[in-house]
Amino acid sequence: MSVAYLCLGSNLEDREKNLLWALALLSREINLEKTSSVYETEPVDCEEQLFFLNLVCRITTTLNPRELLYLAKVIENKMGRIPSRQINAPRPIDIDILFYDMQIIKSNDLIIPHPRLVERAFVLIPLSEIAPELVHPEFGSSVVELVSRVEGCGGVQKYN
Ligand code: PH2
Ligand code: MG
Ligand code: MG
Repeated sequence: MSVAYLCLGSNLEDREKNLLWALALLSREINLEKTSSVYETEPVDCEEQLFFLNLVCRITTTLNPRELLYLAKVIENKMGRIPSRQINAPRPIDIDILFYDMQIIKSNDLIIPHPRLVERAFVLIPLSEIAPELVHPEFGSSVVELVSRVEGCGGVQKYN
């Protein structure tokens, strides 16, 4: 079994329902071990959009990283995410792989750890709730240390 961390985000339609739906679909295929609270977060790198709801979760799985990515894409499609040419277009659901064990993967379509997680308060703050001591395999810093260095924490508030 491998341990992976995922970040889920929604900023279209019923955001909370979308997160719960995605968790339900994921849990048919992987073991959902722990889920953070839901956070309402200011959009980052996207113009004039609604605030997101985000959460992170820890899973265990026998799927390899590429199979896990495929599962994420299948669920995004099933939930009505429409491929868009606009970067970071509004979406009912986005499922990103943050970490997969301590693996470092750099291929065209899959980069693990997620390359932007260290600058994203909307990822690090929920992650610090469920995995404060987790160490980033490339930076050698714990999640708590990464949170202390990140900007924009004010744009991340607990939703429930
Ligand atoms: N996802 C992005 C870009 N910007 N901002 C917030 N607050 N939450 C997200 O999930 C998010 C984002 C790209 O996937
Ligand atoms: Mg994303
Ligand atoms: Mg994505």
